Amino acid sequence: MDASTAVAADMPEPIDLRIDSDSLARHVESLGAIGAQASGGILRPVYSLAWRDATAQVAEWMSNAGLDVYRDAVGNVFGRLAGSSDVTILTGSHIDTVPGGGRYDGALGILAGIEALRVLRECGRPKQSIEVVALCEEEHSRYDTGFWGSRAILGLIDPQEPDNLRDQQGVPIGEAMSQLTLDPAQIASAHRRDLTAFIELHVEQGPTLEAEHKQIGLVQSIVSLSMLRIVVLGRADHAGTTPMNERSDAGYAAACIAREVVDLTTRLGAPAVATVGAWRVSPGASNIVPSHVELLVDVRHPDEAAKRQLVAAIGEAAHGIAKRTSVSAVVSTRADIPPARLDPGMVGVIERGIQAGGYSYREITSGAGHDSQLMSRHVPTGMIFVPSASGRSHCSEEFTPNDDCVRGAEVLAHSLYELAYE
Ligand code: HGY
Ligand code: MN
Ligand code: MN
Repeated sequence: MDASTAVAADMPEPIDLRIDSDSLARHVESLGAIGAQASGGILRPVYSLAWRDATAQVAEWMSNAGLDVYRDAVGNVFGRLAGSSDVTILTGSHIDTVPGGGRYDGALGILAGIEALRVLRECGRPKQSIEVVALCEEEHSRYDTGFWGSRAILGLIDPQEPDNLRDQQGVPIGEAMSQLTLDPAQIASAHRRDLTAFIELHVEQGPTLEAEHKQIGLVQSIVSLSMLRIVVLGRADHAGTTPMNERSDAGYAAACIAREVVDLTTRLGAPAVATVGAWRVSPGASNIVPSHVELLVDVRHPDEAAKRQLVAAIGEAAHGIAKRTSVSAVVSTRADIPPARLDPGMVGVIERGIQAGGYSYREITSGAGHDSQLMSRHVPTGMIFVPSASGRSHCSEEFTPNDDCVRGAEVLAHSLYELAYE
């Protein structure tokens, strides 16, 4: 018997985990319609009515796929394929979106997980249970929550957060939960102690896989990320009568700060990135010199020390500009998320899942933040990327061809099979 037959003899029969391509395509479209905005893109912030309808819809699809469906205290929705032991492998992603978000960010990880569990169910009862989860919140779109859904699962929500975390209208997150019949007093019950692994399928949200014609991204690490709030305080004055040299124009100072955020980052060079994503100006009329501007700043770098250095430089620049323009500036941190190195064992499982399909792939660092970043500090975690058309995301143009989505779901199914059945 020659070597290749010998090898073939002890290689396990490749299992056929064919994903239902039509079902996946239909669900991406239907879920993308929930919260769709006339102006383009999706608006599905946590505990909004669109969020409520989207979680109900994925619960129905999980049930139709033959999974046991349940919801935890913060509104994470789970579809369970019960195994013979009492530990669980979790896959999934977030169901909330950024304002004007795309149909794939978060959603694809949930929908591919449903399809993967649908085919795995045909393989009989797994040794370890497998669950797909629609995580209730990841995007910080409504509250400065920092992975609310996965923090509930990991038992990392502080008791005072339901009252203290407030949205732009001042609604506490605990109240927003109660409005949807979720009980903030039960949050601690969402803490899971039975998880042995987490795998998240996600669109790359960047240009690399498409540019290099690679079908799958094997994620090794996720960037370090800081979200800052810079409040610039000037003085409201009449825009027509106040001499230019007597103004404390918070709008002008904020514009100088925003420019310096980008110039500092550009001077530091790739892979550093930063932007001022949101400006809130008040009083907000053209004939009043602005007295108050709030800037929301996003700063990222794969290296923690380099990110910290850039954040410090931005703070210094803000204070220098404030002094020069006779305003004051208060810099605070909304979220400070360290970089994550994903579990080498999980990377190996996913790599074998990719090879089972014979797909082209490359190792990649995620420039986007993910629940996996937090999960990886508590359970062995891996991520699978599929390409984003033109690298676009966090916009209505976000798109991934269904064939790519199916390949990603198949790699997920193979990875889960190795973890749960072998
Ligand atoms: O901002 C991010 O990278 C993620 O989409 N929350
Ligand atoms: Mn996102
Ligand atoms: Mn995402």
